[in-house]
Amino acid sequence: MYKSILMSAVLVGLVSVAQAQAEQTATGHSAKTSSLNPAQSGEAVAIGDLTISGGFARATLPNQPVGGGFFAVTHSGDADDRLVSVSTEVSPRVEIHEMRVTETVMKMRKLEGGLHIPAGETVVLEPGGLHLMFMDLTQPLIKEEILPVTLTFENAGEVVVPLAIKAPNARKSGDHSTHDGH
Ligand SMILES: [Cu+2]
Repeated sequence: MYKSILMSAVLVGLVSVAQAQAEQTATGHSAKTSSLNPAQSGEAVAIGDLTISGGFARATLPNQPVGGGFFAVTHSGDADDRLVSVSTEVSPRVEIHEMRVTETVMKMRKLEGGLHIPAGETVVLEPGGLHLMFMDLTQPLIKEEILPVTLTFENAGEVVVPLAIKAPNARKSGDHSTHDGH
């Protein structure tokens, strides 16, 4: 009796390992990112009066639950706009965060109601400031790959921006440094 239970446990164990391997092979870690067009990295994308440039994300470790994304939005029109939502296949929920110093502690705060983009100005999302936060990542963000992110603006509409995945401590899209500049 004891032996047969043990044997089934071993078999179940083997099956789940085999299943996990099959799933890993089938989906691959990079199924939702791509390395096909590295030339696109950081390339500016325009929609209406908005230009989104310098887009990048920081690479994550396996099982790291969240990741950060950054870019600049330049608004050349004369009516304010608002980034109302962000989506990507590697995260079920993307939040727009800001960093605030409260009583000497840096804290992240979710921007409710989106990010205001004033007419004629450039809003910059960068490490230590405003940023996208990819919650509950379903796969690690791999350096050198491209993460497509869909931005939805109240007036300008929807645009897909390729974020170049850089080192975990990258400060900007052209940053290849591995020094910790945080
Ligand atoms: Cu955050």
